[in-house]
Amino acid sequence: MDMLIFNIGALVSPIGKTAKAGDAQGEVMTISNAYIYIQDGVIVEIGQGKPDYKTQQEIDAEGRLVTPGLVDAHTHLVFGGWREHELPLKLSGVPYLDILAQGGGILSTVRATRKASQEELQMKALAALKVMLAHGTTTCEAKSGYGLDMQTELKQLRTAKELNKLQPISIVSTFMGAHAIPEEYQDRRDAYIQWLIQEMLPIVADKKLANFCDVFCETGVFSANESKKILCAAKSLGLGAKLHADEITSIGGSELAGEISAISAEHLIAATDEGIASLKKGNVIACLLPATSFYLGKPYARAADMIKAGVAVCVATDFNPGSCPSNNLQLAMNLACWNYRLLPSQVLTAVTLNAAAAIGLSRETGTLEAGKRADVLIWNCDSLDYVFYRFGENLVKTVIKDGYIVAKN
Ligand code: IZC
Ligand code: ZN
Repeated sequence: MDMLIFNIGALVSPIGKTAKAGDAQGEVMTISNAYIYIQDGVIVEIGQGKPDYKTQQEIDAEGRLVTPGLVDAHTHLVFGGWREHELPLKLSGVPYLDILAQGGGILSTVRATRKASQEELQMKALAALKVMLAHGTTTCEAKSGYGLDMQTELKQLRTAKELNKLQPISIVSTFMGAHAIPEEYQDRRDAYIQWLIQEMLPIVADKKLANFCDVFCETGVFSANESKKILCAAKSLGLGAKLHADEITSIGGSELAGEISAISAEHLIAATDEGIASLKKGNVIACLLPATSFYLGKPYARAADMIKAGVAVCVATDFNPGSCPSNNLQLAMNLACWNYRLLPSQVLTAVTLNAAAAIGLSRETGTLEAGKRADVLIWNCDSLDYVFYRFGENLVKTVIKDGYIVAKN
């Protein structure tokens, strides 16, 4: 099966197989009047004009913008229920961590996820994936962490694995049993951490149900020391380390991420200069989640300072039922541009190549280059600036995944 996309007004893509930091974050390739030739789901050639190959499928891009498919490197995709009942609490100013401390928040989603069948979870996540795909997401990460017991964590991870086969978006799983201390362990946190390390993690690794392990390192959740114990155990089992760090308070999360060379540290709203220096030292990707800042009414992470310090910045949605009930990566891109004051080219790298690197896939996807998967977006406009100039509307026209058209708007 081969395909030719021609008459591309502007083909814009970062280039390479590893995350881009510093000035390189904003350096993207732009080709006018371009074509992409695809064979068996892989990009074979990119050039200018129109080659006279006989191809099975030809797509006239009619002068439009074409970019790589978007990669959403941070989602809590599989969960039961929603949390709209928290809306009045949030509006009256009750902080996110107080709702959690009172047994709501994450723990409320844990109760709903434990009750849901695998089929129910699958149907619900499938609906979300359909929306994500239509908005241009062709690869995403999915965290567990709404089970906090063996049965439900496995149910979430198996659901993600099944969803990977059922629909076009490639899904990479992250085990997040350290998302909160479950109610039944409230007075025995050490016992829960022991159980995670000795019982749960080896099974996740053995059954190959996740590529990464993530910990919510936050005041009242897991301390930096506890996070280190869990992530070191995960690393020794072959899982990559990720960390929810400095989302609300700075308790050493980004410092730890650097120390253990985590693949990424997420949120980083409250990151200090020392934390940023540590990320740089450990070659950690900063995975920033601007839609969460918006939804929690929190400051925006110091993206420009991170780029200046030479840290590779990724932008993702954080799709979850509590702090970001949106899976629209275009919205996160827009918020990143206007609130981090990043240029469109820097944000494009953040949601493609750097995002792919944050989930270990930058050799396969995240750029438009020969040898990479044909994950391609045709936009309903002719320049990258336009994508960031407009907001609140889906600007993707056609989504191509592994060389097939999978969504049309
Ligand atoms: O369900 O509240 N921050 N985890 C850490 C979340 C937000 C998801 C949630
Ligand atoms: Zn998260």
